[in-house]
Amino acid sequence: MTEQHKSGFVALVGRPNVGKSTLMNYLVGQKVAITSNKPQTTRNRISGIYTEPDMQVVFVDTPGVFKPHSELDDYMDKASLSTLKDVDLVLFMVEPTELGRGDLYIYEQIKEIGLPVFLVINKVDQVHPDKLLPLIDGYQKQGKFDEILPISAVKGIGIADLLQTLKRYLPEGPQYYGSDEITDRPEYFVVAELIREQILHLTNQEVPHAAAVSVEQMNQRINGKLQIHATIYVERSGQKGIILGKGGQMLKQIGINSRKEIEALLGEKVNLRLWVKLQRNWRSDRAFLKSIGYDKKELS
Ligand SMILES: Nc1nc2c(ncn2[C@@H]2O[C@H](COP(=O)(O)OP(=O)(O)OP(=O)(O)O)[C@@H](O)[C@H]2O)c(=O)[nH]1
Ligand SMILES: [Mg+2]
Repeated sequence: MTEQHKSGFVALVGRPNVGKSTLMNYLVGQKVAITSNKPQTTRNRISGIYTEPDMQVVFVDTPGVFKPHSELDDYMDKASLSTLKDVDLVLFMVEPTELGRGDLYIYEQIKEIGLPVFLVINKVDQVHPDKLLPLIDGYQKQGKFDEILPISAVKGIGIADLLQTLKRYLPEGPQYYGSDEITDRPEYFVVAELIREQILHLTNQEVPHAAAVSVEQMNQRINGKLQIHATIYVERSGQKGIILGKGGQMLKQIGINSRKEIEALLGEKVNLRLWVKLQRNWRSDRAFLKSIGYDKKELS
């Protein structure tokens, strides 16, 4: 007899910067979600699909949950917590320190749903192995977890164990996506994110958080090169100056770096043209947020 096929939806939830997107990319084996060392990198829910012959797991990466200060923040928190209603299991991700207020707030929301919860302790490459057991003892006092799994999403530690454990918990079910599909998001979404990732890497302070990217055109080929037009929106003229840089150097660098990533994703040559536009206080402008894909009404 052949083994049953298992499948399910698994949410990656936790505070900003704990490594949710890094883990999802590691699992899928490709960059589907952008990552950075700055908190609040991910803004939308995005799935990464892991397929093996007898299991398919749809990992749902979510924005880190934090105290909202703008309409955009509010959208991000809703995008995370509403995901809990649509999944079979939750990976609650934390850093290897005792659970703080932010973690406990998220845990309270997860607990209410009544799904299996794995506490995933990420970045264990940063702690001495002797510190791990006392840490796990502490977590067991702070919450009720079906499994506690130490991992490192960067080094790949504990991932095989995580997948094996998931297989035990997931229900019998069909393969929802084709074996070669890696995300539920269209290519233009990932392209816009790859541009935003470079802004996160190359600029500082409030600039990365005040920037949004929209891909306007991505369907024409000239001399065999895919023509991509995208606009970077910022909130203030000072931020526009920073994104442009002296003599346009910064924008040029953002373009060079993101083009490489986009070409790797699409597997073809690309001509990328970028514009920078001022959209005052867009993070609190509902109509604008909706127009660039941060629409609360679309969240189930
Ligand atoms: N040392 C170490 N760093 C890690 C590990 N996993 C992720 N990081 C780093 O942690 C930072 C945040 O990673 P992300 O994957 O962007 O975190 P996130 O939880 O998706 O963050 P938000 O999208 O802001 O909620 C990046 O600089 C990663 O390289 C790990 O296992 N070990
Ligand atoms: Mg993320």
